[in-house]
Amino acid sequence: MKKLLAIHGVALLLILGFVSCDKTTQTGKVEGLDEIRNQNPENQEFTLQPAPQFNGDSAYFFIQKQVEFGPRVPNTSAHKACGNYLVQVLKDMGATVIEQDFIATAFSGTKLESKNIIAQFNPSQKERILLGAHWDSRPFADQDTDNQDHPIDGANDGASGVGVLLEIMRILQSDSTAPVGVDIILFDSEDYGQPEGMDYQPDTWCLGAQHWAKNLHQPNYSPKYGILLDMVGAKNAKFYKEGISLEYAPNVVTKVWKTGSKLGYENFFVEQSAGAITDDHFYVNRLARIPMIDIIQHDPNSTSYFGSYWHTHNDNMEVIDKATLKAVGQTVLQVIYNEKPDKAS
Ligand code: AHN
Ligand code: ZN
Repeated sequence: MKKLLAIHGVALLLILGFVSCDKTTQTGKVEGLDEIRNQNPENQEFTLQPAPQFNGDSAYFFIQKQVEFGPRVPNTSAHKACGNYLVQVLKDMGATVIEQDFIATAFSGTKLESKNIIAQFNPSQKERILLGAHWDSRPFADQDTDNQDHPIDGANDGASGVGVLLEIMRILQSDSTAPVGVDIILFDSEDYGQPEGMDYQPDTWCLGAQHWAKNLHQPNYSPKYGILLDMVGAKNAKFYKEGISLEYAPNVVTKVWKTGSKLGYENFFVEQSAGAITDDHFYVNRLARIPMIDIIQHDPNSTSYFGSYWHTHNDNMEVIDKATLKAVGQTVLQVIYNEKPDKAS
């Protein structure tokens, strides 16, 4: 693959050189050049298509509403009530909503009453983009020094991604110009993973994504690609190019990071790679074979790898910053509006 790109690069240079030397073709369109450019996203020049404004206040409000239910830990009444709220909000917006109820088995053997929530915008459109986040919150604060056995608010870890997606769905449903269909999936039981220090068991995180990837809500569901949002609301967050995303969907990573910096959010979308993070997108890539990236906060200076609030009681509304929500939401919205519409419709 590397070699192929290198050859394309040389071909492109040759053609560009040829164009600039040959006066007769200077203003003319060179046939095939766009095609070559488009094959390599590194060379791709693009213009930002008109897109609606993402409202950071609105996303913040949706986060606050979730947090007000209390910790969204499976098998609790707060979890159940918040799940019903999310379904209702999406229906009220006019989306088609599918509830996927299932029982997951936690690392401890506990059976978790779980619900993946799928909301479809413009379901008849063939060309589709998948957006995801997890809506449950962690049952313990195992990275905290105090009250480790109490559940956390999960304002950033969970609620922030859902808040951004609800705002995106609100905009899509109120604007008829979106070029593609969009599916939003709110995964459950992501954050019930086995705490460190126990005998390691694989696959104890992301139980909702694992269930969905093995039981798609539609047979042969195959969106063009997916974008997962996890911990996308903290003040001064930095998003690095995450390893699994780079392995399975490098072109999508390039597109999203370029769009972010073109919009002026280059302080958030860092042009550097980070290690692989096991998150819902891993199972979507590996089991459902849908290329999906993860926009997830990473802090190379933190011992936890994520923000210092991560899996502690500090993960509350105080860490949420509307400027971060706006940067992520506007970037994802722009990526959607830059998509090409379905040829058939
Ligand atoms: C692990 O800690 C193994 N993965 C990070 C996935 C995660 C947890 N995202 C939010 N909370
Ligand atoms: Zn977590």
